[in-house]
Amino acid sequence: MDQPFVDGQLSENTRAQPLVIRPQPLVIAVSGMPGAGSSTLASALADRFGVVAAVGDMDPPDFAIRVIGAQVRARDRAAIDATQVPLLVVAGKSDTRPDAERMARTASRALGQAVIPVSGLLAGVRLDATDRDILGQWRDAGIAVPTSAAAFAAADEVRGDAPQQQARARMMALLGRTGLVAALEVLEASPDATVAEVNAALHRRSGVDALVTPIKQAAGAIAAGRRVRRLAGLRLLSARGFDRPAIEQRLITESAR
Ligand SMILES: Nc1nc2c(ncn2[C@@H]2O[C@H](COP(=O)(O)OP(=O)(O)OP(=O)(O)O)[C@@H](O)[C@H]2O)c(=O)[nH]1
Ligand SMILES: [Mg+2]
Repeated sequence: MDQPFVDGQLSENTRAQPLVIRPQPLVIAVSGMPGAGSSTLASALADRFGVVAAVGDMDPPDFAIRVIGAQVRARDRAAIDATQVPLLVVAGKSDTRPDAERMARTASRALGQAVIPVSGLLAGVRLDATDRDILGQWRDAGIAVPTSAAAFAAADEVRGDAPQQQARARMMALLGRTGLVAALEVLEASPDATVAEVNAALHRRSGVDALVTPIKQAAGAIAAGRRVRRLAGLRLLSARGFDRPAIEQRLITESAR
């Protein structure tokens, strides 16, 4: 059986059989209503877990993630119902919703399946050393983070200071307000925190790690889906006459696995 993986580790293939298909990275299709945060979550998943994750047309996926907003919409339900592979529902942009947990529970009851609050933005954060220095300066200066990104960049204390305004706008875009406040809290509690530690704290806060266990639990269904698609592909090749004896031998071997 194929061993899908979600942590970037290829499991070693110890079988000596020549026809074994090697483990492939997990392929995850992410979808959601426009603006739900699908693209941001897909790139965070690819970055964090080494999976192939994308929005829109792609090879047949192993697994699907539906990103919902504050509520479940009819189009979300339709998309979930039409999905043929194991699927997990994510309540996106959780960093923007103080009651994200409660909303996810409400959506979970409405759908009759698990809904996991995740911030794709914080899951994919990759601050660099320069960002870390800027955050350190802001922590030292005790700056307050207003609710809006525009207000932060246009605050009186940075009036006429274009580089500072840009730094503020950039950090708000990278982290969002919740992420920025969280990053400053990390530096407040641990003044020597490295940029890797700040990134890790934001990743933990994103909730994305809660996706790993349910995806791993779907490994059996994922392997079965791969096998079905592989056999269908082989049958098609055989029907078209491509090296029929070899393909039929392979079908026999595969069917016995
Ligand atoms: N605060 C916050 N903003 C997010 C999050 N995910 C996405 N965004 C922002 O929301 C906007 C849309 O994000 P995308 O990831 O492009 O969303 P999408 O669903 O792919 O959007 P379309 O492809 O345009 O339909 C961007 O400005 C993102 O930075 C999140 O988890 N938290
Ligand atoms: Mg998109």
